[in-house]
Amino acid sequence: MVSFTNICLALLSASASLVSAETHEYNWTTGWGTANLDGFERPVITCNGEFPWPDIQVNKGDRVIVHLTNGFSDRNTSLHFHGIFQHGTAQFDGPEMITQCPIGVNQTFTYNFTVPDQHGSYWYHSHTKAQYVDGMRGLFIVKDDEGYPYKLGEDYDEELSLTFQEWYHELTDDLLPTFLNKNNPTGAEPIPQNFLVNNSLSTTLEVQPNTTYLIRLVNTGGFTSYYFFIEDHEFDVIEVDGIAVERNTTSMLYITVAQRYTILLKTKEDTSKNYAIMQVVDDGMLDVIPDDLRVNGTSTLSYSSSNAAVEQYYVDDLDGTILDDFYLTPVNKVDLYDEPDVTISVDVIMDNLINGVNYAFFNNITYTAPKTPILVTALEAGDLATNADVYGSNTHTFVLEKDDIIEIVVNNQDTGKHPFHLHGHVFQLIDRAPAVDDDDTPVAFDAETNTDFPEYPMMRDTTYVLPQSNMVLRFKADNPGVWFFHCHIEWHLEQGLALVFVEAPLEMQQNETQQLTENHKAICKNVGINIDTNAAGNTNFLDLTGENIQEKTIPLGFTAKGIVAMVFSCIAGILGLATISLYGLSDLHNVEETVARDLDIDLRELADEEEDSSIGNESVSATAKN
Ligand SMILES: *[C@@H]1O[C@H](CO)[C@@H](O)[C@H](O)[C@H]1NC(C)=O
Ligand SMILES: *[C@@H]1O[C@H](CO)[C@@H](O)[C@H](O)[C@H]1NC(C)=O
Ligand SMILES: *[C@@H]1O[C@H](CO)[C@@H](O)[C@H](O)[C@H]1NC(C)=O
Ligand SMILES: *[C@@H]1O[C@H](CO)[C@@H](O)[C@H](O)[C@H]1NC(C)=O
Ligand SMILES: *[C@@H]1O[C@H](CO)[C@@H](O)[C@H](O)[C@H]1NC(C)=O
Ligand SMILES: *[C@@H]1O[C@H](CO)[C@@H](O)[C@H](O)[C@H]1NC(C)=O
Ligand SMILES: *[C@@H]1O[C@H](CO)[C@@H](O)[C@H](O)[C@H]1NC(C)=O
Ligand SMILES: *[C@@H]1O[C@H](CO)[C@@H](O)[C@H](O)[C@H]1NC(C)=O
Ligand SMILES: *[C@@H]1O[C@H](CO)[C@@H](O)[C@H](O)[C@H]1NC(C)=O
Ligand SMILES: *[C@@H]1O[C@H](CO)[C@@H](O)[C@H](O)[C@H]1NC(C)=O
Ligand SMILES: [Cu+2]
Repeated sequence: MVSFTNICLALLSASASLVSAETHEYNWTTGWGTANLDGFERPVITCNGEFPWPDIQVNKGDRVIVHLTNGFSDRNTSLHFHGIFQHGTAQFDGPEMITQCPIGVNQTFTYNFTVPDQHGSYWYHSHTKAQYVDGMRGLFIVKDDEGYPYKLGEDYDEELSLTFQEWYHELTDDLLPTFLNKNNPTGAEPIPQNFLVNNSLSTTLEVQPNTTYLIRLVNTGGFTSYYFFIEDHEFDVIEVDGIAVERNTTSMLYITVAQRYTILLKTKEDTSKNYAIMQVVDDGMLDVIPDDLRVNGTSTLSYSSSNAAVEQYYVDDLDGTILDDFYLTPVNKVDLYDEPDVTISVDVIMDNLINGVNYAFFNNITYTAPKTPILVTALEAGDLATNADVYGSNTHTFVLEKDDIIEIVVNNQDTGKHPFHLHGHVFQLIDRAPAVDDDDTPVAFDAETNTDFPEYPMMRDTTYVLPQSNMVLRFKADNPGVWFFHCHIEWHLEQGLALVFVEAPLEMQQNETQQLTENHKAICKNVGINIDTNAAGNTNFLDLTGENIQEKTIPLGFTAKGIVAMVFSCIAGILGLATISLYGLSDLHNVEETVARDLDIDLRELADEEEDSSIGNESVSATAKN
C-alpha cells in the first residue's frame, strides 16, 4: 500500500523539479572575424561577432532554446548538440540533410529541446561541411547536483574545463577542395599547424594545494587524438561522454575528437614546484610530421607563479600506459544488452572512385547526402517510412524497430584509427580487438570465437576502432528519431564515412513534438526543399529518379594501384603544387615516397606501370568521360 506521505513526497519532488526547470534562450548569429590563437592571424567563425563561442551550462531538466541566425553571406549552416539525446525532438539534433534542412543565408532556425535524463560534459558544433574546424563550437555542460554521483564539497572542491583542438592556418574552404581531390589520391589528411588547448598554444591552471579539482577534458577538434597526462600526478576518471563511471585511477588518457573525460585531480600539499600538463598528439594519425610541428603541447599546473617554468614531460610508452576505456564501468550499471535483433556489419574502406578522389566507405557505400533530409522524408512518407528505399540507395539508411537491440560490427580494413559517433544514444562497447600491423591483413570480428562480453559494458557516444581491427557496439532503439552514425574525423565524414538509422519512424510520426515546426518548414522552403518528398526530391516516395549517387567505381581490370599510378603520370606536373602543400613537405621526392608508403606501393613497380602506356591511356580516357 502506498502511504499518504509517500504520495506527498512524490508530488513534492515532482513539483520541485518542475519549478526548478529553467529555460535558457540564446540568440546567436554566425559570422566571420579574425583571431590570432598561435601567433598567426586568420579568419574564424564567430558567434555574435565574438570568438570563441560561449560555454552553455544548464541544469538537468532545463529547456534550451537557441535561435541560430545564419549571418554568412555565402553558405548554409546548422548546429548539433553532441551527445544530447533529443527525445521527441530529433528535428533539433542538427546534422543537415539528416535531421534538418540547411539554414540558408539570413534565416533563423530555432533549436528547442530539454535535457531530462543526462548530465555531464557535452559540446555543440556546426554539422555543416567542416565549419566547426573553423571555430564554430563550444562546451555544453549539464549539471545535476542531485543525480550526479560525484558531489561538490564531498568528492571535489573546484571545477575546471580544458578543450583540445588542432588548428590550421588555412580555412576549411581551402583545405577541403585540396583534400577531396584527384591530386590527393591517398586521401592524406591536411596537416595542422598547431595543437591547441583552450584555443591557445598552452594554458595555466592555477591550483590550490590539497584541493580536489573536477576537470572536464573535451576534444573539440576535427582530426587528431591526444595523449593527456600530468607530470607526477595521477587522477581518477569519473565520467566518459556524460556517463558517470566508477572511479578509475590512471596517469594517462587517450582522447579522440568528440570524446569527453571528466577527471578528479587531487593537488599536492607542497607548493614548491609547478608541473607540466601534457597534450601529446597521436602523430601516427599524421601522414607526415613537419620538423617544426609542436607535437607535445605543454601547459602548466601552477601551484605558485613564483615557481620555475615547467618543461616538457616525457613518457616512453604512451600506448602502454593509457587507461583503456573498454574497462570502465558505468555507475548506473546497465546489463549487457540481449542478443541483437539486428546486426549491422560494416567494413571500413578508404578507396578511390573513378574521379580519382579518395573516399571512405562502409561496405561499398560512401554516404551521399539526399535531396530531402532523411527525417523530413520519415515524417512525411506515411507507412512507407518503414521502407528504407524512400531514403535513397546511397544514404546507407537502416530502418529500426522500436526497442530492438542493434549490434554494429565495425571491421576496420583501413590502417588508421577511426573515432565513431552515434547520435541520439549512448552505445555499449562490448568488444574491441587490438591493432593489427600495417604489414598484416585486417582482422574482422568473428562472432563464433568472441562470445565473452563484459557484464556491464562501458557506455558512451564516441569510441574508436584500432587500425585494421574491429569493434562491436550495441544499443537499444528506444529513441524514435533519425540518427547519424559516422566517423568524427571531419575529413573522413566529408569522405562519406557515415550511415543513418531511422528509428521507429511510425512512432515518430505519432508524436506531436516530432512534427516539423512552422519555422523548420520555412527553413526548408527557403533552400528550395519540398517537405513531402523522398531522398530524390520526388513526391512519389518510391520513385528515386534523380537521386544523388556516388561516383562510379574504377572499372574492372583497374586496380586502385593502377589508377594511382595513372594519377601520378597525369599530374606529375602539378603534384608539386597541390600535393606538396597537403603533405606539408617541400621536396617532391619525399612526397612520392610518402604516398607510396601509404599505398604500400613499390616505387620501382610504379615506374614500370607508368611506362606501360596502355594502362595510363585507358584510365585517362575513363576519367575524362566523367
Ligand atoms: C532574442 O531576440 C528576440 C527577437 O529580437 C528578442 O525578443 C529576445 O529578447 C532575444 N532574446 C535574448 C535572450 O537575447
Ligand atoms: C544550401 O542548401 C540547399 C539545400 O540543400 C542547397 O541547394 C544549396 O546549394 C546550399 N547552399 C550552399 C551555398 O551550399
Ligand atoms: C513523444 O516523445 C516523448 C519523448 O521521447 C515521449 O516521452 C512520449 O511518450 C512520446 N509520445 C508518444 C505519443 O509517443
Ligand atoms: C541578407 O540580408 C542582408 C541585409 O538585410 C541583405 O543585404 C542580403 O541581400 C540578404 N541576403 C540574402 C541571400 O538574402
Ligand atoms: C519550445 O517547445 C515547447 C514544447 O514543444 C513549446 O511549448 C515552446 O513554445 C517552444 N518555444 C519556442 C520558442 O519555439
Ligand atoms: C578553457 O576553456 C573552457 C571552454 O571555453 C572554459 O570553460 C575554461 O574556463 C577555460 N579554462 C581555462 C583554464 O582557461
Ligand atoms: C590536506 O587535506 C587533508 C584532508 O583532506 C587534511 O587532513 C590535511 O591536513 C591537509 N593538509 C594540509 C597541508 O592542509
Ligand atoms: C614528445 O613526447 C614523446 C613522448 O613523451 C617523446 O617521445 C618525443 O620525443 C617528444 N617529441 C618532441 C619533439 O619533443
Ligand atoms: C580500471 O581500468 C583497468 C584497465 O585500465 C581495469 O582493469 C580495471 O578493472 C578498472 N577498474 C575499475 C574500478 O573500473
Ligand atoms: C553495393 O553492392 C551491392 C551488392 O553488390 C549493390 O546492390 C549496391 O547497389 C551497391 N551500392 C552502391 C552504392 O554501389
Ligand atoms: Cu575516420
